Amino acid sequence: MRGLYLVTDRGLCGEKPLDEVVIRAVKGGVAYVQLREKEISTRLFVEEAKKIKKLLEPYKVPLIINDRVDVALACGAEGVHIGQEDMPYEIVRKLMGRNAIIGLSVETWEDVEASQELDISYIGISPIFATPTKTDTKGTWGLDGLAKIKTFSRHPLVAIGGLNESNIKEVVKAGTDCIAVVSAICEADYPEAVARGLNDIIQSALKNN
Ligand code: TZP
Ligand code: MG
Repeated sequence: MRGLYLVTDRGLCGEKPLDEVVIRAVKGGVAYVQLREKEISTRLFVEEAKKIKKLLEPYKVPLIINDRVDVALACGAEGVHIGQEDMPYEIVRKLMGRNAIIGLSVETWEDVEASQELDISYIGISPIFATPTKTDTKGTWGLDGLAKIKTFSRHPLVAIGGLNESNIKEVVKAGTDCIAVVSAICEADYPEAVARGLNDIIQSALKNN
């Protein structure tokens, strides 16, 4: 895992269709897409996931489904992202198979320690900074927390929460492998240009790490 990671929020896309935001973001350099749906029906979630899976295929960008293993299996997604209250890792692995991408959010130091026992693909450092996009979090890691996790964890790190072009250089320097954003891309008038700008910063900061 390395680069720019888009987590979707259809509400924040406003007038722009979600699939269009996703494709523009991918054209701008997004390397992973996580479909995150908290409000829509299972039927619609599966339809949307199948559509986006097909759109991403020519770009070889993996699709990761938030929380829902059933939706991931239904659309043939490459992965699932789980939180601490979602289905346990071992069951997700069994259902998704050995090659699936499985990401796990860590919100406390205990979560980080426990994650080292699991063969997950990455840990989501949640959140780096406070963000209105998700408020039911346990606190913030900040750059220091991220740097501490970097020295300790055997897993690739995906930083998320309050990230945008003004701060991602520092976040990469603190040791993350991936930068995940929601509002920075979903709310943008020109998602492709914003993704390109973010990705340029990430790639040059990764090179200097
Ligand atoms: N998990 C931790 S913070 C967050 C999620 C899904 C939301 C991040 O949104 P934004 O708009 O990039 O701050
Ligand atoms: Mg979850």
